[in-house]
Amino acid sequence: MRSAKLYRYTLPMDSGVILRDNKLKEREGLIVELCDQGRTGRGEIAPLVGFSHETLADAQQMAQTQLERWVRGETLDFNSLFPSVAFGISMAELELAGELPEAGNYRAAPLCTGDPDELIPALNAMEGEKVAKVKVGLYEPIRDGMLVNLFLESMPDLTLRLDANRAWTKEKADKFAKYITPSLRHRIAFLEEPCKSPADSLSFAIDTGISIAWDETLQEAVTKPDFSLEDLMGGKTIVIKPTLIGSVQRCQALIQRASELKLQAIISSSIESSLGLTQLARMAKWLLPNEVPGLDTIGLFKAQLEVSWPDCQLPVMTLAEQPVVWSSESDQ
Ligand code: OSB
Ligand code: MG
Repeated sequence: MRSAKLYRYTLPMDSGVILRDNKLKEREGLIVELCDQGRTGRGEIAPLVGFSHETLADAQQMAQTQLERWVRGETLDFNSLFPSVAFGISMAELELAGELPEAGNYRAAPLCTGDPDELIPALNAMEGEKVAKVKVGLYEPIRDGMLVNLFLESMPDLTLRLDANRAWTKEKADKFAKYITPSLRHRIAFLEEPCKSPADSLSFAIDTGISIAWDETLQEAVTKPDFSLEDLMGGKTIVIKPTLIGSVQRCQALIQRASELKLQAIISSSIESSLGLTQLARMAKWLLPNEVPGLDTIGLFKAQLEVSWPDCQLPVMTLAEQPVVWSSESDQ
């Protein structure tokens, strides 16, 4: 007998979390729970406000329709679903089938949004390859350039990932690059989406020798029917945020194709709860064992959900405390 359930969670966020000009006071999402023959699999469906095109209400409605079909034993077509719904249900199916390996890669690249003094101790505590992620584009490009240069100069074994989230014009991006000593540029593993337009980002990479990564551009491209990863080959890296991209199988296919094209692929968070984030860490270890994933987002929360992220001291709210907003079972 198959049964399915949707929980709706609400988790408090740290007071300072701002996403694309919106203050994120709470994170809301759905947890799908699938049961079949005494086994359980879970997944998270959590559209991210300001990033996902679907709302939580849209996602819930679609999930219910799809789960009704799942309970009847039908096969779902994930390619026609919202990315968040495809990801959550496919992940639950995978876990149910016992196909998501238990071990995770919890060595996330520490995220620095504001105060550089906070990053240094986190980096010194890091074992192995030191890699951190710094958000740029929030202040003057000159300030960003000087800060990045200082980081690279002061820690010779440090590699940086930078993310501008399309904040710059080509001129501003060039101004940023001007402050990075050319001999240090190769220790910028990549800069995500420096410019408003992908074409300008490509010119920036050619002009400065700083590698770029696609995040928003990948999200936009992947839903188009004529999508081909070859079109993104001017970048060094693709950043895969499954909640914004789609099913585990779609992410897997992207990783496979990226490897053929010699593009680096990174799995990254869309600020999922500790439940979804832990599954992303397992997926990262399974599919990209040699890459440090971009999963350092648990610190944006004030509470975890059901599963604890390693070494995280935040209180854990249980799934049982969250309302069940829908459930269905069948006798097939
Ligand atoms: O700016 O890439 C972003 C998370 C949610 C929405 C947007 C972004 C992010 C992250 C995730 O930065 C963390 C990471 O990629 O390391
Ligand atoms: Mg990004």
